[in-house]
Amino acid sequence: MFSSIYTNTHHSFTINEFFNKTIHLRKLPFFLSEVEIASFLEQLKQHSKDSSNNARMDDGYFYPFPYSTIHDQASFDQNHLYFTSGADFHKKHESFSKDLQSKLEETLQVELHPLNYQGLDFSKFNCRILYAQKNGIDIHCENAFIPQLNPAMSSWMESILDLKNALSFLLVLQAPRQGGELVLFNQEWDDIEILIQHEPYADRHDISGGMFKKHGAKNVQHFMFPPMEGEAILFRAAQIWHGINKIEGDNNRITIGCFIAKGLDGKYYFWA
Ligand SMILES: O=C(O)CCC(=O)C(=O)O
Repeated sequence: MFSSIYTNTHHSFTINEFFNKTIHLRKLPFFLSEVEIASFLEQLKQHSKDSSNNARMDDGYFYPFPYSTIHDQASFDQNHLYFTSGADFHKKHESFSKDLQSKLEETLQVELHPLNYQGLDFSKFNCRILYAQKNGIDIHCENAFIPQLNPAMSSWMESILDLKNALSFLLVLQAPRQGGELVLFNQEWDDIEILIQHEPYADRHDISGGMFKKHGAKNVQHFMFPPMEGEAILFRAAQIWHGINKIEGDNNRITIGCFIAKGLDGKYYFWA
């Protein structure tokens, strides 16, 4: 797998190469201009970091809430903060979100369709604000969250799209001075299913891969992608185990991203 991670960034590709598993990751340098990014960051910084529209995690926060917060004990209806915070984000950042979607569609050469469940709009994007000097994001793959999701939501999603092979798109808006790398492991969900909620915090942040070794994996390797401002990355996040490394220095790491999956109807869907 790792040999094909080193793919030529300038070589053209199609989204179906990800779904066919012939490519695993693509870097898209200079995805948005410095001016576009600076203006969005300025708007973003006007929201208070402890607003009820932010989902706080151990080492940072997400705005708006990610879909994974509709977990098995949560209600899958309009009262969930996922839908209310998503509507707030959409209202405040409609034009940026539209530009980002267009750029993504132009890059992938496909139309991207948002998800709507019985009149409820799923978020198209969310921002991940990870604090300087903190531990980034736990090692996970998106499939490891499926058993924790509200079953009505995950079964509805699986009835319309191939959730288990979704991709992640992320755009770096602000890079830390050091650290904060995207770390990909040579381990896929189909090879090793770990229920991460039962794993200790330290193991979920151990980039030497102790969590995998403990579960019997051999030859665990990882590969690091340092965050570069303005650069976007697409990768097979549902399957490939990954995390965000500790953030050094005094700059928070800020990204915006979404997931993309192929619909059973042949269309492409995105949400966050
Ligand atoms: O850098 C980011 O925005 C988060 C990457 C990640 O963990 C994911 O896409 O699942």
